[in-house]
Amino acid sequence: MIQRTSLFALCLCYAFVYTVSGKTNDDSPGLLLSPVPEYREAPVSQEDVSTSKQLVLMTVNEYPTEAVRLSLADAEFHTLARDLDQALDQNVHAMDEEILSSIDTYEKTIDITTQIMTSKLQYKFSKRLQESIDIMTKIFALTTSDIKEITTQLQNVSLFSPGIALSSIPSLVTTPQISSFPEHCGEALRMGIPTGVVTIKTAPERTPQRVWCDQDNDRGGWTIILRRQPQINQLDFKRNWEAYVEGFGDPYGEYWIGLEALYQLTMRGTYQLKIRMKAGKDKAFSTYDSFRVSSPENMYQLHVGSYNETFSNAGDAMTYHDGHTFTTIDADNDGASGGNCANWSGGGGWWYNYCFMTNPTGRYPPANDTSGTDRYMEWRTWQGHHVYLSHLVMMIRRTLP
Ligand SMILES: [Ca+2]
Repeated sequence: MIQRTSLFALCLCYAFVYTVSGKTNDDSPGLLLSPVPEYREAPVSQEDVSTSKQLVLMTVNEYPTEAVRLSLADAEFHTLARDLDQALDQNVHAMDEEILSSIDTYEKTIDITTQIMTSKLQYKFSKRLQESIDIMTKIFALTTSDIKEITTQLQNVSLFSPGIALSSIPSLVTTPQISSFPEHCGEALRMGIPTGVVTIKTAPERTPQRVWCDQDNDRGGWTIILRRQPQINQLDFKRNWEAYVEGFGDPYGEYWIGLEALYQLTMRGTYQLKIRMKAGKDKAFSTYDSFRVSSPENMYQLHVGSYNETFSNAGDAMTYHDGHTFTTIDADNDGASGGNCANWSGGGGWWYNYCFMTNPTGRYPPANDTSGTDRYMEWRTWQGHHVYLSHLVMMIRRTLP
């Protein structure tokens, strides 16, 4: 705006000078309506506009013709100024449009670039995250599946080799073909492994399995084959043939070692059987000096005998079951022709006759049912019929060879 004003002032002054000086001596007709007046030098100062205006007024008063010429020039300058103004406005507007368009383009470009970078970073991040999750999952799986096994092996290793260097333990732990798995708890006892959960290998081709070893009772060496006891979550013993063959439960609580393990163990040596039981505060036990389980082809037939009266005070409830094959809810091999003793006796698998004198896999505890039934965990030669036991442990020990 300042530039425009200065330009206008300059033009005005120039016009005045032009009008007053150059053109006044020109004889051309043009707009001159009267004789050209005598030339007089105008006291123009380009810096002092007010002086110029006064001079113009003065001149106009003295020279009416010049006033017309000045008016025309003034109008011409106004037009010129307006045109310039319009042109400038148009240019400025065009430049504004161009700048705004450029800014818009840059913004879009930045947006697109940011989106691309974000998606690339997200992809990389999610990939890394997935990798981390995979690793954590593997570690967690290792931890949950192997921690007990590792703990047991460390316990075993540290016990039979008390002076073993700590650095050599991992190599032993990570070697699954460890040759030192005891076959049974008697062997574990000779290795120096105390009472607790021990991993044994009942046969060279068998998968190692965990059992509870009782190394304190009667000189120790007892492998627990069945445990019943009160616990937060009672183990369900109503299971099929396959489950009874493989075994189930946790050796820290209620569990069944499995018929195949019993067959493998007892075919390799002579075993004795001991049953310890409780009915409330009362305790009792029975001992048999001969215990063996036949092959799966013979439905794991029971061979129990030599009831040891000297080492028993609960009576002989097992001889009634001697010679009987194993029965489960889905495999009726019992001595009852009219039905399945497993179904009648609470659902557990057992060497049922018709049906039992003891029912170690029977229901426990009896849920709101005190009526006389044949479904509960009983040892009838001690507590009589329909009196359920609170605890029962069956364990075997190798005597020969
Ligand atoms: Ca039957």
